[in-house]
Amino acid sequence: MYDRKEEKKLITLIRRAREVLDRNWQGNYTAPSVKQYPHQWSWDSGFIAIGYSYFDEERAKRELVSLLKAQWADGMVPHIRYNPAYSEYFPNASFWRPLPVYAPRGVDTSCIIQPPLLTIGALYFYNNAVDMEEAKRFLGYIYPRLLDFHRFLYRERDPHRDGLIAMVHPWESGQDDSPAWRDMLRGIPIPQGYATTYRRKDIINVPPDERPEDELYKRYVYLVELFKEYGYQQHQMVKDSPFLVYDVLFNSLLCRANECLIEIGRIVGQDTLEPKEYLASTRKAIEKVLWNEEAGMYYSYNLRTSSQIRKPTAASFSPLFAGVPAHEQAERLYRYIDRVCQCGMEETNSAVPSYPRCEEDFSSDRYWMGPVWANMNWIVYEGLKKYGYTHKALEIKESMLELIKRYGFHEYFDPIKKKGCGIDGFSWTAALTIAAVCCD
Ligand code: 9WN
Repeated sequence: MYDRKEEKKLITLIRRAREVLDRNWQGNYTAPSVKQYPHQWSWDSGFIAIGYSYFDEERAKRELVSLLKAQWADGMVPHIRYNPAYSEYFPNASFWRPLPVYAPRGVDTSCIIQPPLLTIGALYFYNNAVDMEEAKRFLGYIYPRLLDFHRFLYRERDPHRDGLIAMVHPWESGQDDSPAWRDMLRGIPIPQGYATTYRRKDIINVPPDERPEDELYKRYVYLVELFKEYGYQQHQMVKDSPFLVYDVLFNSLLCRANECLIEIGRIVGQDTLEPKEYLASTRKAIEKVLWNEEAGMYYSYNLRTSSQIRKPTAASFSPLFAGVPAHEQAERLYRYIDRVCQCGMEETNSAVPSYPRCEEDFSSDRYWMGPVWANMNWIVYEGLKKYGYTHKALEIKESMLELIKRYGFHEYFDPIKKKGCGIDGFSWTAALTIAAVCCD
């Protein structure tokens, strides 16, 4: 329970969050930030739809419909749907061309994926809806499309047919320069004479120190050039991409998305055996391949070296969100979070950094190398709550909200220099503020 003054402050916070979303609203989708990321991003839209579900059903629906207009005939939902009104982002739409024939016509897209947050957003929309008849109709429209995307993932990205989905590019994880990918990325040999024919646009509005370094960025671009040569054939990308990873975050979010898909299928009266099988296989495989008993931690997995990547990023806690760990495992994760993962921006602040300060390669302000992100804190908060660590979950939620109140709706926050980083007015920070304030 909040007292009256606290309540007033929260109402102001929600009003400001809505203003951020209004500023980034493009008529049929919400840009993560008009200045820095003007197009539509897949997992951002999922988080944003979750925020809208609490106060604007229409926008939540339009957000998801707009993303699904970019769906390929093979079921893939691309990580970016481009808005032709903007040319200031690199890579732009033409960078990905030529696209295969099964890419949609008349809509520009990228050719890689992001975690299936849209399925989770769709269920939030329904659960928070007031007009239940319309909400059910919408689920009827969206269910086959979501199922197609999940089918795509298990058909094209599950090389060992064990339920773990492989990523071929760091952008697919949404945590572009995570400490978990850096060694693998740096090891990708760039052919001699490989000319950089692009100009980075991401370091115009944001200081370069807060963005991935050139040596990584070069490899992001190089990987896409390779995929272009492969004609974006999924089987060849999986077979030959020098970057091939089971991301613990992607697979955990997929588990949660499968749970949501089963629930959506049930609501619209469909047989849900298929998503049930997906869920069971991914859960089992996360346990078998990504859990490390000695460390008491989940790690992502490098398929090129057949080994776990022993980096305890915030992604390591995401299986809690999907209800994967047994209680003893959850207890070990909880203890680690409680002991090691204080971001410490303010003395008592318990927000979880993307990577703990005690790690050698921690960086306080470089992107996914240590700063505090609202979406990761929301995932950890929901995960801990699920396992009954209510006190800790609330502490994390309040700490995250405190940072946002203090520094603004930034993309991420620097725990050492005590400042908001990246771009200000970032949509998922605003949307998840609303979700955090409105949920129990
Ligand atoms: C590349 C839009 C996206 C997020 C990602 C974040 C960042 C893009 C970039 O921005 O990635 O896809 O240009 O750095 O890492 O999580 O979806 O907000």
